[in-house]
Amino acid sequence: QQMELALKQALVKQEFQVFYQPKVNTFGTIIGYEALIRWQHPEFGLVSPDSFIPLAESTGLIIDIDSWVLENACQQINKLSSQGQALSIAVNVSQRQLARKDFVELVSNIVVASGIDPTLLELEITESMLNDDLENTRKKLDALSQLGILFSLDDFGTGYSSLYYLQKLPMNVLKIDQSFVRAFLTQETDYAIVKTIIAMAKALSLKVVAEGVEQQEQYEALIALECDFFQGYLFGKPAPLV
Ligand code: G
Ligand code: G
Ligand code: MN
Ligand code: NA
Repeated sequence: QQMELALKQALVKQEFQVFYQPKVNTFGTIIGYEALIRWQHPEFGLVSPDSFIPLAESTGLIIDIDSWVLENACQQINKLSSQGQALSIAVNVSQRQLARKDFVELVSNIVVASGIDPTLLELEITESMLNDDLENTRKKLDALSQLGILFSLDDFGTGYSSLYYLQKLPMNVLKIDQSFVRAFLTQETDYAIVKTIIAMAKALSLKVVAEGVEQQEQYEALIALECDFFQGYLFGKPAPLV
């Protein structure tokens, strides 16, 4: 209750911040960022999104929060572009936002108003959001794809990894969940899973991002498996973009 009230006021009180975590290519060059929200509350301290996103979803506050993050990300895309850096930014979409009838309008209004090149924006969807009404979701994603916006399937492998989603939805990128990357050099099963996801992504002409890369040996082994892009503490923690 107290948390809910605080969350309601957080936007007005400007307690949210967007951190950006770099994504790199096989040369270690930064090719883009993922936007990750942070809530700095005067009493509770730094509240993890894992604890307030579910509350924001259940109360509906997530709609305003996600719009705010998207606006922030578009501003950053513009800022980077003005510095001569055409880097893409990935933004996490919430289930509740995706389920809205006006999802396409919500996103396209912000994107058009910002004046960004839409191909520099990537929206991250997780498998767990895709359980019902796939046909409706497909229409929404198709409409935004038409504008040039890219889509990635986040946390891949942790939900019902249905290949049906990949067949039906306009996906561009697969993000291998960090739970597979964490021990893939020592666990044979994890290695097989990572290798297979990368091979499948290639076969489907999808780009593939490995998440949670923390060690140089992991990076090198992933490059050998022909993974395209890499994200993790080895390259940078989520931090404010200056
Ligand atoms: O940074 P990490 O602790 O940063 O994020 C934890 C979880 O919160 C992840 O699953 C991430 O996808 C989610 N998350 C982070 N930022 C946002 C956001 O802006 N919107 C939504 N919907 N989820 C987010
Ligand atoms: O669910 P999603 O993939 O959107 O969330 C990304 C989460 O992973 C964020 O909480 C982010 O802070 C965290 N993260 C990013 N890189 C690493 C890493 O190298 N190791 C660990 N343990 N967590 C990471
Ligand atoms: Mn993500
Ligand atoms: Na993930």
